[in-house]
Amino acid sequence: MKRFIACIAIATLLAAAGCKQGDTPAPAAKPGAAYDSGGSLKGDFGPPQGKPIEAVLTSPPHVPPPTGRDYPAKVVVELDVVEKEMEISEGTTYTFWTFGGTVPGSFIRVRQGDTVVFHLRNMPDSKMPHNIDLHGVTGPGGGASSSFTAPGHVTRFTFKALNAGLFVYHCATAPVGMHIANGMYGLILVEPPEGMPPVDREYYVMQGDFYTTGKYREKGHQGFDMQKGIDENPTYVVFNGAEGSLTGDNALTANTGENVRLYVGNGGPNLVSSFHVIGEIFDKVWFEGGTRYNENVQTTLIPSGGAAIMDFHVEVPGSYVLVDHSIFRAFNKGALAILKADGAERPDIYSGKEVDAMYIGDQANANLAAVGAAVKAEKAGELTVDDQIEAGKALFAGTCSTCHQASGEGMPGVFPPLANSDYIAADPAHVPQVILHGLQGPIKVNGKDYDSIMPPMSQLTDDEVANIATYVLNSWGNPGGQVTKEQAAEIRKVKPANASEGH
Ligand code: HEC
Ligand SMILES: [Cu+2]
Repeated sequence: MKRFIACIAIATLLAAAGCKQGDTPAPAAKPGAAYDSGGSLKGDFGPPQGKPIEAVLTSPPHVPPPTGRDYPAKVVVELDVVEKEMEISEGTTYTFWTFGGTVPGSFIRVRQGDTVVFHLRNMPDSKMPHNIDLHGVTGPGGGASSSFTAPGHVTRFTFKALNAGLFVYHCATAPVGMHIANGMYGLILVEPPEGMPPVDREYYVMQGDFYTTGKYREKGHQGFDMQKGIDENPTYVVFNGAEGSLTGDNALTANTGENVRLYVGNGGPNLVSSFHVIGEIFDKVWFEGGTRYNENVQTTLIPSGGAAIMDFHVEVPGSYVLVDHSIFRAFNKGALAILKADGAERPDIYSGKEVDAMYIGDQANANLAAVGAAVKAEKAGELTVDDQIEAGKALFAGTCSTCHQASGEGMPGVFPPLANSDYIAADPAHVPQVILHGLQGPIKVNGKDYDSIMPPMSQLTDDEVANIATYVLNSWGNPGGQVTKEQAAEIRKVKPANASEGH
């Protein structure tokens, strides 16, 4: 009976004749092959024409120009694997393994039907062998087995890009998770034959999760933590390989009245991204990087090893914040980028004020440079109180100013002042103590009563606590002084009676 139903189903689908109960389909019939599956079946436009073309590769956030071709060509891609130390956060370095010297790797753009001749070169000073698996390749391994490349070697393989779409590529050398976690991924766009609809600006953004031995923003060089990787417990979740890679002076830019397109990938290795732009609505999303688009989308899911294309028209000037809306990742692990739109105000559409430091905090500012300078000074054994104050000021923005205000004045009846605080004057050690353990219950500051809760900020590293405390002690008429990172480490260990539990 089951077989009979299956037979009917297939018969309906294929409009094939002669399917009776008990029939064994003749081996020659191959009914499935008559079905037009589209995709790869329609993606072969014959042999490559014209002279071979050298692919234009771009570093993020740039995207190569459209191919502008209406015929299939032979496209030569030359990609270098480079292992190099770069900053993952201000003052924190990490040894990345890269395709093309950047994380994510170079953006590759071809046309459906193109024959791609892929050269993978592993630089002689690499310590590891690497390879590449492109999700846009039809064939087992996606190129991985043909591209295993030892340091100082080059491999070559060829594929025909049969399916249009936006595809992730990544290293697939064991341990695969580690190679991807070290930054070995990027995007290849296989344009449909007619090309993508033209827009004013195209950008390349790719999310990745990173696993360092130290805490988030722990300074100095950080190693890879395999156990954190296995536990899927990243220290950093960032766009384009580093915290701040797309903020401050590095922000993406646009003008009002323009159409902006984002090619967004997710290298993982573990997390799925809930990609969102605060203050915009995606007019179109080619979800999962495929052929169909959805319209009027707020947040789009990008799987690990997946991608999406999104278009939006910019009406209102100001800063738009790109985030993974799994929001702790944005504010506590680095998954935050800015698109800055210039143009005339549009009060008819939006009367609100510019998104400010209160919301996006220190991450929107380029001023974290002061934090890096303090780290260098400390390494050299030359850290001064002034270095600490500068670094502390940058960190105070966003972390503390949300409640106590940038002026340190606080808010009457709600947040006590840090400016001229007699609570601080009574015992300057209160400052690092309150930062690390929080504070709850009734207190009196400058003659006014407060009975509220400050959550502990124990996620801050010892030197962040030291720098913020030193800044507070030396600002707004407070008594001055210095807190060292060793002192912060000691204070972290001892919980006072009025500590808050973090609510
Ligand atoms: C979410 C809001 C919030 C944030 C963020 C915050 N605080 Fe507080 N802070 C409070 C509240 C509320 C109190 C009072 C608690 C009470 O009533 O017991 C307080 C009290 C204090 C005090 C003691 C009272 C005083 O005014 O001298 C200090 C010092 C302090 N905070 C420093 C900081 C520093 C430094 C940071 C940044 C690392 C920070 N706070 C971040 C809400 C906050
Ligand atoms: Cu690799």
